[in-house]
Amino acid sequence: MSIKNAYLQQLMETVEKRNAGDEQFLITVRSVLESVEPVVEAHPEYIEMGVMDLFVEPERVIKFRVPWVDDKGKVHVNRGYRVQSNSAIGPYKGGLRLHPSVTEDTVKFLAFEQTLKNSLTGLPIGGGKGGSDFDPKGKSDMEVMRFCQSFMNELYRHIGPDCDVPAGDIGVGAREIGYLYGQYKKLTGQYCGVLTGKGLSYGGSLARKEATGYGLCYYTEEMLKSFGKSFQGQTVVISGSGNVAIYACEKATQLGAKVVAMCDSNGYVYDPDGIDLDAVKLIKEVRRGRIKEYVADHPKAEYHEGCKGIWTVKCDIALPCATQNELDLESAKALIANGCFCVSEGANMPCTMEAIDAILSAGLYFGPAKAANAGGVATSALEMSQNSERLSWSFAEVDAKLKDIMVNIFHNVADAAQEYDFGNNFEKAANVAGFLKVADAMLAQGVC
Ligand code: NDP
Ligand code: 2IT
Repeated sequence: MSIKNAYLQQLMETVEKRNAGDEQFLITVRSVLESVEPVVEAHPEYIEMGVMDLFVEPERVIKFRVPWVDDKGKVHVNRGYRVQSNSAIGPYKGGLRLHPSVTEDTVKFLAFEQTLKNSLTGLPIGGGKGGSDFDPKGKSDMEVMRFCQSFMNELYRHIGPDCDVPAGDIGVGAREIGYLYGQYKKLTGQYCGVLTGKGLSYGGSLARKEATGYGLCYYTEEMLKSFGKSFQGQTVVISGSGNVAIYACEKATQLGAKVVAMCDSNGYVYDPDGIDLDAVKLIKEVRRGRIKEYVADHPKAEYHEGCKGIWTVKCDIALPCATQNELDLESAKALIANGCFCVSEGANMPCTMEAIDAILSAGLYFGPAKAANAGGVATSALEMSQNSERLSWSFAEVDAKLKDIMVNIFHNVADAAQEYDFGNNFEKAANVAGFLKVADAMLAQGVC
């Protein structure tokens, strides 16, 4: 597949020159430009008014140093980022990732994806993403706190409840959001909805913690329903054992599936009786331990070193919920050979482009990340609404809204697939459905 439109081809060359070496960003931009080609050809004004040129250039890339002192008094310096990709339809919105692999490329590609994802939610939120190459693993609470405070010492001047609202992502959960929020409040004197994923005692929303995983299952269930299937009685494999994976496991199980494998970056556990999620929560959420600890009190379960092996476990439905590029062509082939009929992405870009091609060619049902995992950010937007009106909604109310949003996203994507003749390529359809609203808003707001 390649870009055929001459203008978009030229634009891609410019993006390649400007972002040389930013591999993930380039893959993402190329894939989106390929998808939106028919839309752009039907709307020459997008090219004439520079919408395409503006769209591929983040509005702002902020990069800063983050010095902090460990428990032994040693000074460390990490690098922090916030990429504010697009504010056409609302304030920048997107998570913060703390992981040693984070580079400017990581944050730029995630912010670009986030713009389209946030548009798909139907809510007024633009796209942003941030993070640092700081590794919270093995750090004490005090070290994490000092890092978060230092990170916020710089970030606070670039964010605000009507400007840019960060949240969690890999390595950033309730603990980190709490420290970040405390420091923002100290620096600005403002008690406001500047971050989402906050604790329930200080402005957080019920169901935000569960939202990405639950939303993934609501989306997937609606997709399966449209093909006369459901989670009921299916065997499921879920990669990761963090926030998204845990709550995907919870909802898939509630919907009648049996989840038989989960992993972390070291290896995976296979439990033929079905994963005991309380045990996983205890290990990961309470003890901050490793998934291999699971087998100690689950004698029938097996632990295997290496997380990639998880895709060789036989299943009907695969939910990759760990990180980008975790499911490559070889893994896709293994899933297909084992009879898997559905792959739905909880993580951001977990399947490589080659894996997606193989999955689609084999006729599997595919839930693309920016649609299937949009429940987290959608519920973040619901948290922002609650903060603005200084009210808290019940779990049931938030959960019902989340479900509605996910069902709507599925149908909007399915409609776009039909309108643009994309067949089962819901990856392309999601790109188009997300893009249209952003492009129209950019057009209306002029060259800015
Ligand atoms: P967590 O930090 O809670 O969990 C991440 C999980 O993925 C852990 O099990 C972790 O294992 C594993 N993992 C991380 N990096 C790697 C790697 N390089 N190789 C293998 N395994 C890895 O993060 P979340 O659950 O919040 O995020 C998971 C994915 O979902 C990410 O892609 C994120 O961008 C996406 N996402 C998150 C949303 C949210 O609301 N939190 C919303 C939408 C998408 P280990 O502990 O060993 O590092
Ligand atoms: O990738 C994502 O959508 C997230 N990490 C959640 C972002 C948010 O603002 O809730």
